[in-house]
Amino acid sequence: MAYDNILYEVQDGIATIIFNRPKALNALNGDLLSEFENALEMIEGDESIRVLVLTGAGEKAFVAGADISELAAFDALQGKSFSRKGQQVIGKLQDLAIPVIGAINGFALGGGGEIALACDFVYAADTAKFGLPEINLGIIPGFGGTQRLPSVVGPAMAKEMIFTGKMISAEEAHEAGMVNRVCPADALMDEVRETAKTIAGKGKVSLRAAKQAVNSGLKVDIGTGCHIECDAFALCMASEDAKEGTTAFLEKRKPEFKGRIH
Ligand code: CO8
Repeated sequence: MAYDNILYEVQDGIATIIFNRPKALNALNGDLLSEFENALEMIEGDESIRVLVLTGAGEKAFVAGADISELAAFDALQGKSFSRKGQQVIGKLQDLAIPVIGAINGFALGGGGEIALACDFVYAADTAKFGLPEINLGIIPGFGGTQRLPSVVGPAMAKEMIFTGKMISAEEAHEAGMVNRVCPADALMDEVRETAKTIAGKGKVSLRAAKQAVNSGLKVDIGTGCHIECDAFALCMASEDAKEGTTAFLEKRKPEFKGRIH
């Protein structure tokens, strides 16, 4: 598939998707969503990719939400279908086996905020702004924001953000738990790449197991979660990577992970 609305590149096991409609502040139209979904499917099928980074083209926006010029013409059924499509694509992002880092370089509003919430974690430029401003358009978040935001910042903060539609700064988003690290805007990509590189050097089997254990554990009680962790731990112990990691420690050398189960 040729991409017109995103840029996609892979270097040293790190894939980067750049939302690329800077004139519309990278707003999500139907074509962009389809291209994003296609790129996620390619990444899922490519064993060489260890980490995914998401960011926006230009200096102003990560993604300023769904494309309002497209949305404005929807009837109820079209709205429902677009909402479902966005939820499915963002669900695919959240369920991706490899770690996903959001590099939030500017406005992350509406659907853009909802993508940020589905990343495993986010670094933000000090100039970034976060919000779910759909209420200002007479609608509500429709790409999972009413569900994911409360679980990240708590229901009261989420309701205030959704009811007022107000944006918060990167620093406020950091305090609220939406952002792991706030960086000077011109250092954002370097800091994200540094962390992506560190993660890409770990064993693929244990990275997958860790992500799956955390994500699955969040949906169940602690006892069930610990069973999930045991099974994921056992899978790691069956991997060549566990043999390599423990042997390398005892031999006082750096491990070379291959990402293979026996
Ligand atoms: N959609 C389409 N175009 C947009 C969007 C958008 N979301 N955001 C900005 N643009 C366009 C502007 O229209 C403008 O275009 P032009 O130059 O042709 O006039 C260009 O980008 C630059 O924007 P501004 O001139 O407005 O830039 P400012 O710096 O003055 O303001 C803001 C920046 C504050 C980000 C402002 O553009 C804004 O408020 N944008 C809209 C933000 C918003 O409301 N986002 C939520 C959208 S709704 C949504 O995401 C719902 C998701 C779930 C959908 C469910 C399915 C139905």
